[in-house]
Amino acid sequence: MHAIDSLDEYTQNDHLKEWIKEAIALCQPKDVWLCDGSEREYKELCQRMIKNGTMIPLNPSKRPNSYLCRSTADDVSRVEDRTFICSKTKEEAGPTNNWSDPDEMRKTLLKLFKGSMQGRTLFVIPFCMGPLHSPLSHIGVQITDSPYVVCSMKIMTRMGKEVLNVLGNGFFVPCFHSVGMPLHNNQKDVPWPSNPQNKYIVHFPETREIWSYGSGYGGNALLGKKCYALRIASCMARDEGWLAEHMLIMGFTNPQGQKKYIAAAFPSACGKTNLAMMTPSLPGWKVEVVGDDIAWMKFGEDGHLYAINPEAGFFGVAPGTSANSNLNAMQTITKNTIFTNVALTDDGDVWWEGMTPQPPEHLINWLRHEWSPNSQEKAAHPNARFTAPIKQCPVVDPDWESPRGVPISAILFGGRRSTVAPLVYESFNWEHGTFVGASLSSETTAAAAGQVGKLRHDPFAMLPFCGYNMGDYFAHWLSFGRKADPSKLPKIYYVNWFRKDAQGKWLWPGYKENSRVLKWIFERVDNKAAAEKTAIGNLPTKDSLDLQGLNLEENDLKQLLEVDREAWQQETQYMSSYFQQFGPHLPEGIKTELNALIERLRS
Ligand code: GTP
Ligand code: SPV
Ligand code: MN
Repeated sequence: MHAIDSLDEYTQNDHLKEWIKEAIALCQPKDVWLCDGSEREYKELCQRMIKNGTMIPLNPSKRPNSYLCRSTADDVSRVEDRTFICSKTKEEAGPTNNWSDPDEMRKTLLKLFKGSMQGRTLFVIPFCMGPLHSPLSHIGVQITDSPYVVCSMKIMTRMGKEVLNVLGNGFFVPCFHSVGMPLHNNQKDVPWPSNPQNKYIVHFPETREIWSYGSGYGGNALLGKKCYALRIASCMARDEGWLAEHMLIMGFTNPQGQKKYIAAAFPSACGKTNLAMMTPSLPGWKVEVVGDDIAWMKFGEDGHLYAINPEAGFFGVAPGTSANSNLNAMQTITKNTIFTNVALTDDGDVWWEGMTPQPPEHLINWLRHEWSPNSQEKAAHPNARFTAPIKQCPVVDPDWESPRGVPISAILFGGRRSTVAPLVYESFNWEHGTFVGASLSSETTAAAAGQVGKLRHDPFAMLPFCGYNMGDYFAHWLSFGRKADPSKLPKIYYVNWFRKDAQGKWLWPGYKENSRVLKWIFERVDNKAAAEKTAIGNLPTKDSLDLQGLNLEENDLKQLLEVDREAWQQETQYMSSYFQQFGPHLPEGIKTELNALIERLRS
């Protein structure tokens, strides 16, 4: 711990020193904690949170050094309608973002942050997104009044003293966060402070600043993740010629030991964590994880596309995670893990829906209520999450921290589509692949506040995360590909594990069986597997997809691989009206691809 007098010792960064002083003057905290990122600091903060009722230590013989946190019922997920991109003009934010005038927004925020940390500690968290010495990495500093955020950032990023050494007097993104609940006159704290009436998740893309107020949960509060590594980084990437994407990164190795890296963009709670560390059902094949949520990608000197994971931890969806669905995740979270909004068992461990076939007889649920299997309430919130270090994953890739990144051979787009979209298809080239990404739709999940299961357009799985005009983002993807040697570009695929039959049953078993689709993709990249050209792209021929031992019904397979011309014609109409909103920002390349698809569906 440091007092504020030691600020000159703490950092040589003039801008950082200025900013910390300004923040203290504005927020009027009770004290200041300059984080060093040590284990001791982590433990001390956990002790504080235990005292405050924020954290419950789990049974150390079951889950060593692990904790349960429970939020309030009104602070459980990202709040997209309270997320703002405050570029100079509304046009720069584009039609898919909430925009607000930057000067107006600054005034609003200054008012909110004034005195917002009274009675609390102001923490300074220096963090690095990406391996400490990678040329692809970038630094941020978060100021927060939430010790939960400090401990989470310690797991999710490279955090602490070392980052300040690397930073020197260089550039960092200031990430300003307050839960928005000052404590006046020795007012007693609550276990999960927040300000549900006044949530603001704000980005100033031109000045590369983040201000977040009122929420302590996930992407609203761990500002390195969505706010920095996606919204602000997407703007940096556009300006500097790289890509910041909502993608997992994984290595996939065939029985002969040949390995390819794959990146995949699926919307929130659509299967990235599961795919990224999957245990393939196909004998001899192996998956190794580099990242489960975000990829930063740039061309290397050899002309290939390289990716790093800017994160150091998983912030994964707990419900549905089991030894059966994701054994590697279960093994990752056996220790040193923070659980949020899961249920507590009588023996001091955690439980959530889908973790075991039989629920325990008795639990305390995420709402702190007594729970039994016939309770009306959920045991865990559907967006309950675990926060755990990537290095604990049994299948972490040996190159997961490689400073140059890993070379990407294939990019996948996918989402939840109960109809229309087939199990897998291959795009014809980069331009077409960009169009496939741009026209992605998916049914909404509990990862964001609002209705679940509603089909919406989610281009590149970036709808909530693109920091500028989405039309310009499409153009960036197109020009990015044009600059490259086409023979070195990753091939682009579409996948859909979520197709249902008329009775609402999954047509595809998913999870470990998805390795069959990955195998086809692997072999397509090597020009080995067969494909049939259709109007929408190249689909597997029946024999090219390895379905041995799966017992998939003939009719189910037919539906999974069908291209229903009428449904697709309708789909192109949805795409067309969706794209219209981008007006002059919609690149010619996307229009050309849409028209070509319409033509192919006609003939
Ligand atoms: P974020 O962390 O929110 O960005 O999401 P994510 O894409 O990492 O989501 P995750 O992998 O945690 O997916 C969560 C949900 O998808 C759970 O409900 C899983 O059970 C479900 N899921 C994952 N893979 C499959 C699959 O292959 N088939 C089916 N039917 N469900 C799946
Ligand atoms: C997502 O919603 O896509 C997440 C979780 O990965 S959060 O960090 O809360 O955004
Ligand atoms: Mn995500």
